[in-house]
Amino acid sequence: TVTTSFLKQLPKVELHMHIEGSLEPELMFALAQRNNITLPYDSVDALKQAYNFSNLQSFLDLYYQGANVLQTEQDFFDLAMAYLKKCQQQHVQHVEIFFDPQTHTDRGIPFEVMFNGLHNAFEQGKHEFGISYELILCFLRHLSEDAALTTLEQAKPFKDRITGIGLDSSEVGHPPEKFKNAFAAAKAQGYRLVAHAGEEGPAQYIWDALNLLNVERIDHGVNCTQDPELMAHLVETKIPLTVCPNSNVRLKVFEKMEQHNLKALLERGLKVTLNSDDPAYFGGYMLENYLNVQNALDLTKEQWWQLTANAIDATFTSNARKVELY
Ligand code: ES4
Ligand code: ZN
Repeated sequence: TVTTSFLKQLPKVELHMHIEGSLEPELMFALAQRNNITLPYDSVDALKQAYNFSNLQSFLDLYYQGANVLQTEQDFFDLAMAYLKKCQQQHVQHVEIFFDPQTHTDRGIPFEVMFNGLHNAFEQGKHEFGISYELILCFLRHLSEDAALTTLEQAKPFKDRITGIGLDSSEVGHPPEKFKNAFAAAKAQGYRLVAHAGEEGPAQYIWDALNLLNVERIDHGVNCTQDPELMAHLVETKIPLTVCPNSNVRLKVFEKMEQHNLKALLERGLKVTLNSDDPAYFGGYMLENYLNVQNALDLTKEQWWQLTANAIDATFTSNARKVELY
C-alpha cells in the first residue's frame, strides 16, 4: 500500500517549474516592502483570496503582476533559494527550471540582474543541498517571434549556463508555428528544446510542437487524448510529458483531480512525469501534488516508481548524474 511516508521519502525529480511561479505571497509582500512597491492587496490573506482561477489567462494576469516585485539580483536569489529549501524538505534531488526573461526585461530589469540572481542560488543549492539543476529559458508566446529572437540574442553571453529553450504563457491563439524560426535558431545554437502544448490548446499544437519546433519533451500535453494517433505516436517515440496535476485542477483543465487523466496516460504507456508548475499559486510543491494525486487516483507503488524513472530518463542531465539519481 502507498502511504504518505512512502510518498514523502521517494526521491523526486522536477522537470516543469516556473521560478516566477514559486513566489509565495509572504515573500511577495516582503519584496514589495523592500522595494517600496505598493501591491493592489491589503494583506497576504487578501492576495491568497484572489488565487481563485477560472482558466490559464486569469492565472497569468496575477502571475505577471506578482513578478513586478522582483527588482534586484538579491530578489531573484531569495526567490530561488526559497524554492530550493522546499526541494530539500521534499527530497527533490534534481530540478529543471523555467524562467521568463521577457517578464523582467520588458519592465526594465536587465537580463543579467535576473540571471545572476537565479544562477547564484542554484549553484549554492547544488553545493549546499546536493540538488542538481538545469535552467530552461522560456519565450512568452503571447509576444512576437521577433521579441523571442531578441531574447535569444540577450541570452548569448549566458549560453553556457542555459540548457534549454521552452515556450509558455497564453496558449490558445499562439500556436507553435508562430515560433518556428526562433526554435530553429535556438537549436542551431545547441539548446535542448521543450514547449508547453496541449494544456488548454488542441492536440494539433502537440503535433506542431513536435514537428515544427522539434521539441524533445512536451510540457503538459494532457489534451493528447483528443487524438488516438497522437497517443500512439507519443508511446512509440517515448516523448516525455511533464504533467502538472494541481495546476490542471486549479486552472480548470480538469474539474476535479478524480477526473485527471494522469493514471490513464501512464497505463497507456506514455512517458508521464509529475511536476508542480507554479507551486505558490496552485496549492503546493512536488509532495502536495503527489498526495493529491494519490488521494484521487490511488496509484500503485510500481506506478510511483514508474513516474520517478520516467522523470530521471527525461532529464537533460549527464548520464553520470542519471546513474546517481537511479
Ligand atoms: C504557466 Cl500553468 C502555465 N501555463 C503556461 N504558461 C505558464 N507560465 C507560467 N505558468
Ligand atoms: Zn508550465
